[in-house]
Amino acid sequence: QEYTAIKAEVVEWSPSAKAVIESKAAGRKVFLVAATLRPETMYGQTNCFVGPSLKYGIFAVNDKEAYLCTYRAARNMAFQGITSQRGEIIQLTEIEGSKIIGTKIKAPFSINPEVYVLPMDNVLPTKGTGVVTSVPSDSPDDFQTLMDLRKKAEYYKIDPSWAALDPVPLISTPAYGDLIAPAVVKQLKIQSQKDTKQLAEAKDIAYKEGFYNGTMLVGEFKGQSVQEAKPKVRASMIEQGLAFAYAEPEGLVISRSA
Ligand code: ZZB
Repeated sequence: QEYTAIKAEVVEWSPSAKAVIESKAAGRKVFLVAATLRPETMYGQTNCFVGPSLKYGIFAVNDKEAYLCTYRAARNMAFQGITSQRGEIIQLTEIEGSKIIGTKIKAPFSINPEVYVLPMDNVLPTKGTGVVTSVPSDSPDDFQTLMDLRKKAEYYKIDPSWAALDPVPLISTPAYGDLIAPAVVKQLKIQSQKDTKQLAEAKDIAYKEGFYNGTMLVGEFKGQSVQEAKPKVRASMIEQGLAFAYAEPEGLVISRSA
């Protein structure tokens, strides 16, 4: 699985993250790294998700930069030549997801240039980097989680202002209009992020609809089809140093038993 890894620079740590990280980064810029299959949707990032009970690390990339992601992702990156010493993992510190919530980050290419880190129950530790950038206009999981957080801000221990940015119309399709994810969530009568089965179906519909029938409403490739724009947005982000290619070595176990 070839992902685009998005580099979201930390603007201001949450107080609990600050306490853990202060001094550990040794002057390096720290980036939350989110793996996405939809680089063309980065214009519509409204927040970022971490799993509150997951463990993250901050890993040195070189003398100037460090990445926040799961240990598993850092190891993959080390073997993909992303860090300065191939195969070497330099962990500066460890931090629990719950402590990162409320951190303010830069969201590259987004119409909303700064967004907050919020909790999501369904973040898988075994996929991508464990950091998920949120595009509620086009991702049903992101939209439903954002709605849950707004409804129960106190329960999720967030400041309501962190979840205040609305979905941004990015992609238009004939069947679902300008906001695919809210439309599909409504169609399938999804009520909460706990409706994981319906959300998986919604994701499938939204992927296909966006990819095959979508037209870009914003950005450098406005007016082009999603199929055309996707590789161009990705190349542009990588060229500007805001993203890099990240591959998931899936199927290692499968190929062993095959
Ligand atoms: C932004 C985005 C915008 C995404 C969209 C999707 C959509 P897949 O197909 O199952 O591999 N993701 C990445 N890592 C994780 C994780 N550890 N746990 C849970 N979700 C994760 O899913 C890949 C997508 O799942 C990624 O692409 C990321 O969200 C999320 F408009 O990034 B995406 C219809 C989907 N639309």
